[in-house]
Amino acid sequence: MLIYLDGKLVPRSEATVSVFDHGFLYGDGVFEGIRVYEGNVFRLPEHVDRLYESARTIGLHIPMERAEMIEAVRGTVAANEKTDAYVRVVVSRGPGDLGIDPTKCRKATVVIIVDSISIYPREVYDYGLELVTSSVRRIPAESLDPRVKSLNYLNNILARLEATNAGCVEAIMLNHQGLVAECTGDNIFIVKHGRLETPALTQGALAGITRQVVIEIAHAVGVPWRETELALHDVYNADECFLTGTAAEIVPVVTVDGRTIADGRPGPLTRLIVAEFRRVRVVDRACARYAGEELVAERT
Ligand code: PXG
Repeated sequence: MLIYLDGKLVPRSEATVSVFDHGFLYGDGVFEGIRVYEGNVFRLPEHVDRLYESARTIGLHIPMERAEMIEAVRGTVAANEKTDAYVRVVVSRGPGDLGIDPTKCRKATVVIIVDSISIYPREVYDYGLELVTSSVRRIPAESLDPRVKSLNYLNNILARLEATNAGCVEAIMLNHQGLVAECTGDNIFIVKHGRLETPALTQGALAGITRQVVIEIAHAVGVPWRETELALHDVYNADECFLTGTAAEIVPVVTVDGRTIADGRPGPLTRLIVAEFRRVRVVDRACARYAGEELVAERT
């Protein structure tokens, strides 16, 4: 395995970062998780844009241009000879001293890891996931904008621990008003009367790339959708429910806090979205190839 570390490809055993790195000391940094499908890095420009936006918001300078980052990701994928993979891009504040002052960190650390990921057991894709609601609220935007994909996941990890204690692998997180924001590592959608609904980003959700793909699919297949406020009541009484995420892709949800969603089986619209998602992956790839790897993907 070859890891990209500050401009060089190094073997895994040599891919080490300083204990003074503020990513390690304070969770000070940003990251992305990206999929490679059949050799194509899926929605790479979108992921790189989100990485740079997150970095700007936390005042972190990434010491390379976006185009260089795109090339670095592609180069690391190619060097590892992987056609289907999960890519983790991490940019931390870099080595500094023991105080939190980020201005003492002279240069950000940039790491790209190409590996595989499988976060949920196979059965959940066929039979659906059981969710609980966590008592841990999503950090409000006044404190840390949830659109920032930061290295500090403690808020989500605390919620995930509750899920684990309840025998679940994922949990719903509410915002400060008690409305549904998202899950610990996935966005959430419901279907009600044939319409897709998902919490607006202002409700405290990460602007998920997979969420955006699902919205594009809804457009394309003519399914009405809206971003809105969702209470737990809406989720409990949904006709269908599913989660979206880069690692998870699209996962049907069949129970929430012990309430069975509709008949307790993945619904028809969820299955349609899953099928279209698989197709879109190929369309993106075909268009990326057509555009000479410039990734000008046609969104059908
Ligand atoms: N919300 C949160 C809080 C996330 O961390 C998503 C939504 C989905 O966004 P994308 O862009 O991936 O569709 C994420 C991303 C994990 C894991 O191991 C999950 C994420 C990132 C890293 C690790 O579960 N989720």
